[in-house]
Amino acid sequence: MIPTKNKHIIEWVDKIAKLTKPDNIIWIDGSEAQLEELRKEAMSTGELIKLNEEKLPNCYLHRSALNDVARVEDRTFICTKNKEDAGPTNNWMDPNEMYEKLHKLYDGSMKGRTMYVLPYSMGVIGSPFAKYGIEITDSIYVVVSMAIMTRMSKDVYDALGDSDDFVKGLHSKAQLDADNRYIVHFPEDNTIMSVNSGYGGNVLLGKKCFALRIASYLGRQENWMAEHMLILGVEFPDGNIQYISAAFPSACGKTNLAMLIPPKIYTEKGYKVWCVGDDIAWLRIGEDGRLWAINPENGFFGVAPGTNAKSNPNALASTKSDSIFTNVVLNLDDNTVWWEGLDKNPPKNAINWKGEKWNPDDGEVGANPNSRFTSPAKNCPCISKEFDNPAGVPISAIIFGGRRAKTTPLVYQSKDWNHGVFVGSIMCSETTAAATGAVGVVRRDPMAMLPFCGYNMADYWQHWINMGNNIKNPPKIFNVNWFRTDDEGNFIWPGFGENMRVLDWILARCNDELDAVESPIGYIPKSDDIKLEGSGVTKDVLEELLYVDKDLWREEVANIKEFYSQFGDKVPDVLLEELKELENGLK
Ligand code: OXD
Ligand code: MN
Repeated sequence: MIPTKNKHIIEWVDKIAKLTKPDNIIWIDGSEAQLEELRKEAMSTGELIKLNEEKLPNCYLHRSALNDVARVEDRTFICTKNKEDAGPTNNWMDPNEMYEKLHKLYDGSMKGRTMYVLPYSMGVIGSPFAKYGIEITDSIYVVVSMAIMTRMSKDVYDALGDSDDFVKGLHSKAQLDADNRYIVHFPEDNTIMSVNSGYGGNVLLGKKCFALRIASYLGRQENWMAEHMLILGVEFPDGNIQYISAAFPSACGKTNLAMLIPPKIYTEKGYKVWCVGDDIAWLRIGEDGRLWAINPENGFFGVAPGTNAKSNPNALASTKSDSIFTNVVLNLDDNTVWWEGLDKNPPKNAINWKGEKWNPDDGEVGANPNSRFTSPAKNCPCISKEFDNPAGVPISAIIFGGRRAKTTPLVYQSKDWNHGVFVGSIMCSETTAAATGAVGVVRRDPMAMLPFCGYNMADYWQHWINMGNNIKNPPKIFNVNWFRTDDEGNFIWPGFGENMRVLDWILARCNDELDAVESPIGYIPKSDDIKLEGSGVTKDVLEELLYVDKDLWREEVANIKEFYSQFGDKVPDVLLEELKELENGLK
């Protein structure tokens, strides 16, 4: 039975069914009974493997195709009528041309399969912050994963009523043909089309495709912001909680920071950190003139390798039930999972992510480096009490950051909002040995949104500036770098829970409790103001961490000019003035 009378949904589903020609259509209602039936079916085909019910209740393993294990940025498109609206950092094709191309790929792509229609909400259903999506897919893995990552429920139909205000997402695995894999956004039509992939980041359309690319486009029109940011709350000993959002490029530790456990000198006094979100924040101006954030997601899609009881015990605890693991090692002895960096005891009787018998002594990794856990946010021991608050949380500080060996100090504060936008626009990370290609190459990733901005990046900067003009009490903006090294390339800041010491300084600055040293790049902490007790970091090392090398920054200015030049005269004047001021300050 069709659970909605919304004619926009019914007509669209009908049109897609005629195109993709599935054997049958199942309307997903989000109920546990229906999900359980689908899991059973997926187990019978090997799409899901049930794990040890005692040790990992209601957990499953899934393997994606060997050639399909990560987001595909070179096959991700923003199709707006005008090329300039997508900007120089997005792939673009004329929408009509792209629709034609995709229609050929979807034609009959669901023959012999079932088509699932799933209603979901980003944000609490019924709240003014929420946005709705309908995803059509031929993958049970997508259905059961979306049930974790979003609020997937037939209640979305009630919330939508007759409205056409929902994001249409069409996904088909088709033949999993890498040469015809496309992840395409039509922001002007509220539409996403994904074909020939089965990997989470390409097919769980609520996440990067909707909550960042489409949502950033909508945010510009509706005066809000969709950002690649974690959200956390720091609880002070008196019970007061202040909230921070932070943007780092992929694989720079957002999930770890979002769930950090403070060092003893803080926990002893009663400090706690609460996680609101680990990847995406939607930010709006509240009636009180502050910026308020919600996490539109309902779960974590975290990188498994490196997650362990020391690096992130809260993330690990989140995976202990009701989770789906993708492309990790299967331990045949007890039907549990393993990945590099979980512990020092790789299973001897095991299957690797490729589905082959695996021996840890053979030298090959067992889990794909981008293997994932998909876990409900509610499982996280430090999930914020405000997680389900439709109003979200008020943000005191915004943090940008990246991976820099030398140039960027441990932390600095921007001079004001516009300077903060400049700091975000020049964000970057240096490539590491973990990826192919040269090491230490600077990749600019403004606001960590390079792969996720649904429109021209220069217009996006202007939107940030415009937002700042309308926020009466804007958050203060900071930049951090946990990855500074000595001359031998060793990290000199311990990171992880110790990052609390930097958050402490940041909030003290927000609360006007500390002075700072002015430098050409912004305000730097006085070295006495970062608490070091119990960190193992000496005062000398801290001074090195805070040092601003003007020669390196002069090189940085040249590199920023080159980066900005691709946007032509669209770069906001405000940012060009900030760049000039930085250059003058370095003379
Ligand atoms: C992610 C990413 O999966 O940023 O969150 O790549
Ligand atoms: Mn991310």
